[in-house]
Amino acid sequence: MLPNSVTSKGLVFVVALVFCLLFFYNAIEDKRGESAFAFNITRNVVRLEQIHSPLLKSLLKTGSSSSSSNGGVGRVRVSSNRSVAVDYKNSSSTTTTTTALLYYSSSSSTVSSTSSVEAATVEAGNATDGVVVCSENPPNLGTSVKVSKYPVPSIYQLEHRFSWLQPGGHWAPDDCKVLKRVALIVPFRCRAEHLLLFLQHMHPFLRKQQIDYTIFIVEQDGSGPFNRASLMNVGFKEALKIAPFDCFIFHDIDLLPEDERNLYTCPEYPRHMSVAIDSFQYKLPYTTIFGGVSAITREHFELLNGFSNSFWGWGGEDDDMANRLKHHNLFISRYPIAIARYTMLTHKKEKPNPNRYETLKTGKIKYDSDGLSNLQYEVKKMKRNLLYTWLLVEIGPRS
Ligand SMILES: [Mn+2]
Repeated sequence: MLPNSVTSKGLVFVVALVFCLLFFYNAIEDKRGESAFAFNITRNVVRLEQIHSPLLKSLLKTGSSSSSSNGGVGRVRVSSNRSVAVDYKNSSSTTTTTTALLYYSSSSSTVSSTSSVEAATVEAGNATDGVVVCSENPPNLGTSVKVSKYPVPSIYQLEHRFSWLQPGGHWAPDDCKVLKRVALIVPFRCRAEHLLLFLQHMHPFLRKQQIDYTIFIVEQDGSGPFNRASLMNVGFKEALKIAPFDCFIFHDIDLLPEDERNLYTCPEYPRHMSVAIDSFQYKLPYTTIFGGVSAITREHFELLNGFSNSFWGWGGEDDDMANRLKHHNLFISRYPIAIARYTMLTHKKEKPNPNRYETLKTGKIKYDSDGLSNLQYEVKKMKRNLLYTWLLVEIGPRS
């Protein structure tokens, strides 16, 4: 019996040693600071990717404390690619809110790192009477979706292909209920080919993610300077006349997502989605960038007073929004570079607005007076096509 016991003791020692080595290896690796990480909080799962160990520690701490207080946390799973998922389950039917402290960083591996601590709210228990609630982490999401730029389909072909859509460019899963409604707001003018490629790409993409969504194409009438920001404000206001949307995704028409894990939902804090664009070598140009594609909840967009209406012509309005976010102490959240990837459709460069830096400077004193609150426009036409809701809009007098 003795040799056996010695063998098992030896085995335990070896296993313990391996764990220790792994632990130290990870600790050292974390010190080196692989920077980018992101998290995705859903109703019952906290998912983190490429994390630092302090984050895991705080998460584990939260997990153990709340499992003793209300039985909220089921298990923490750590997978080989260093992503962590925490399953929240609650036996009671009432929704329990658990607060977890998460480290948050908007940095990427190409940009210097800044970290801060964010209090994230995680709701547990999502059973509503007799209705199955859709998972916000839908199964079988592709990591590399083909982006087709050619041939350009016709509207007729797309309507035939996407006959599962409901009028207005709307779809929602029919086998489960999505709790948050998403409106995609797309500023538009003179980009017919891009529109077709965008619709061809986005409808199957969003359906795969099980999003309850509606696509709004907000077209500026006339030939005056383009006002992207005002069109997005109009989209916000007009969409809310149609349905009580919870989440708004402001989307350039020439950006097509390449990874289905890039969920079109609104997290706790506004999310900048187009982190890595092919034409920018898949690198984040600067940390406060908020242009391209971004997701904001209805509540936050109202708090921010929307976008500024003062930017006519290309550029500046997205940086003004970044200033607004900072002014209201809202972080910019981001998925990692490996997920938030986009292909940009080619077009000739817009003429930049020469006054944009000046407008950006003066913008700081008028967050409350310039935005949703002073938006002037007229809806010239509105049509609920199968593929999208179309709004033709004249933006009010230039201020
Ligand atoms: Mn563009």
